[in-house]
Amino acid sequence: MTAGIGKARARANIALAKYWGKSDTQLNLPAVPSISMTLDPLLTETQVELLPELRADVFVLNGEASNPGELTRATQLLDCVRAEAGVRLYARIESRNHFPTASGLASSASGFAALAAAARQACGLAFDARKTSALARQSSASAARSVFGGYVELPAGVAGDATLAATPLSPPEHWALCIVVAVTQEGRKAVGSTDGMTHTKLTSPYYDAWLAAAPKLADEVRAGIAERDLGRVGRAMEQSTLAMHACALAAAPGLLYFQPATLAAFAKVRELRQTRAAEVYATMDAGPHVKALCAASDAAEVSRALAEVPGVLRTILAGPGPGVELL
Ligand code: 2P0
Repeated sequence: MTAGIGKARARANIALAKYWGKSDTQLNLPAVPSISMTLDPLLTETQVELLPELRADVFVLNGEASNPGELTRATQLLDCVRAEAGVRLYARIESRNHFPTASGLASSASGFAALAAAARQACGLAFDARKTSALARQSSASAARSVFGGYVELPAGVAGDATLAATPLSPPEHWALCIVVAVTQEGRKAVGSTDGMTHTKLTSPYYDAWLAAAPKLADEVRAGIAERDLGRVGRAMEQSTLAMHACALAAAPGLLYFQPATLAAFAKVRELRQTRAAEVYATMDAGPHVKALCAASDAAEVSRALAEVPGVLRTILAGPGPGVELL
């Protein structure tokens, strides 16, 4: 470790029990608990270097200057770390996503988890997974989960609790599951998660029903992981994603993240299950891709079947991966 430099690697995650909605917008606290699997090989590597000659932070993302919104979010995170460490220098941030080309997968979870760890190291703070997770969570709640490997829970936040962090449930080697991502569209989604959640909370008549249902579904997913019971996890996972989307669909105007290929891939997952070709379940985030969950031993068969669905551009296979690593 060199003074003034921090370097870290973190991976994306997929929520098996979904987070949607905030209990405190200022502190970025989720209104419901969520449970995820941290994914190999979808990773981000980030370096933070404190430089006396800088008059502002600089953020280079995938070799290009980041847009102003991304820079603002990175600077807000750095400001928290600088305040804790008593550091006054600005930083040059270089971040690279090692995701399969144009996968269309969100990178904010791995990105902010890696940035939080690298920024703390650059400012001379000792590694502390809980503090790193709480810091990442302020930038993006799903990023709190990527600080830990394997199966991870982010509890719901009580308004005003600035210290909320994720907690690890089981390490990657606990259970050899696989996520098969059916990529259905290139490019960015129309409505980002943060705006989508706010809009849903303000206008969806189903929001309170979602808040009531989500903790019970998280309980089921947590128990299913502990027992390595794929059916228990999978049934609750499908209900969680469909309840989240139902809530967002009922907003005014409704948020529709699905494309025709999304529903076709979802139907294929249910067909594979009903015909007993594979025990597989599906989940969708704030975008059109379908993520199928199955045993690692079924992943090749599930990938082949999903790749044949019209509108599915390609598939990506990911298993449970480790948490944030300092480099
Ligand atoms: C999740 N998503 O649990 C849910 C399911 C998308 C759908 O967490 O506002 O980027 O930055 O806290 O974490 C994506 O939202 O939102 C997300 P902010 P984030 O994975």
